[in-house]
Amino acid sequence: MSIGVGIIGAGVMGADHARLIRSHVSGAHLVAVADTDPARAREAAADARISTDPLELINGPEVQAVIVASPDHTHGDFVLAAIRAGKPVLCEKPLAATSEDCLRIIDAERTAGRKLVHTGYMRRYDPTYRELNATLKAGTLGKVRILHNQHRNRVAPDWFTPDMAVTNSFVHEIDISRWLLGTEFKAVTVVACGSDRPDVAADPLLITLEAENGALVSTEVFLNAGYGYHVHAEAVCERGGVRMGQPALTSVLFEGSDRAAFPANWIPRFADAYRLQDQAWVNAIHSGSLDADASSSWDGYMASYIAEKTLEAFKTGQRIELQVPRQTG
Ligand code: ISE
Repeated sequence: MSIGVGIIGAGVMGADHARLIRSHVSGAHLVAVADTDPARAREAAADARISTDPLELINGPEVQAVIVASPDHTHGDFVLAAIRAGKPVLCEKPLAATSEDCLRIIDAERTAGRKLVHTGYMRRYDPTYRELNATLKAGTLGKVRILHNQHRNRVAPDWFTPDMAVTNSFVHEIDISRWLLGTEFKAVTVVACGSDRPDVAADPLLITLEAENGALVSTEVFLNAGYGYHVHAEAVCERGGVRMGQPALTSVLFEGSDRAAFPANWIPRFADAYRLQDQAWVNAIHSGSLDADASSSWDGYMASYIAEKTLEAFKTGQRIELQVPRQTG
């Protein structure tokens, strides 16, 4: 049986999920796309039905599973509606606008009695992060002492608000660092460079997370790095280290130089991750569970909670201690 997928949002991410479900993921097919702009919905949907009403799409009888890829602040309500309709939902990050809203989602899932939510922290499926993770888990290098993350975008979109450096970009490092280190964090500090104006993003940010297991995580978030999209990680351990290789598969030797190209943005850089994530999500729906590597509603909550504390650290200039609640189910 093939699962009928409905997608909410036909912007960059919605269109990419639509392309993946239409042509690159087995066991599912695209049945509907909803967007406030019908022309954009039509382009992403190809032959599938279009709608301008996300709730109508969620409740459509042919929609068996939902992907939420609408603007960040709308995620929570659509995820709740999908849970109430009893439908598995893959939600682009962040899971909801606030950590409080994420807790409402966790409660709704509990009431439904099934794990229905996969939060789209797709780096967990990226082959490079997976190899790094496997090397760390093999144990030869010993415990991680410090994880250095670098998150550079070529340019911030003009609709980015100052907080989005954290709530839309840094949340990836929160999720992937928790996944790689298998620990929670106890404190966060931020040093910023750039603007003092609240309406203009300070850029870059240097964020330090202190882990409960003693490790440190340093992250540079630089939204206007200018030269390309560049995500990198290096773990320094007790007996050695492991770091990502070049962003490109090949480099060109020409006229005295060795040049490797950077991708323009996350879509080409994480093309494999998005495809493997969507396939894992569909496979898990067929098996009636959540994929073992998926970022769950709890993980989505943790990313949003730590993001809020990171913003507090940034705005107050203080080291903020985290009160991480224990997962209860
Ligand atoms: C964007 O929304 C993403 O999810 C990308 O993966 C991230 O690198 C970028 O900074 C975000 O704005």
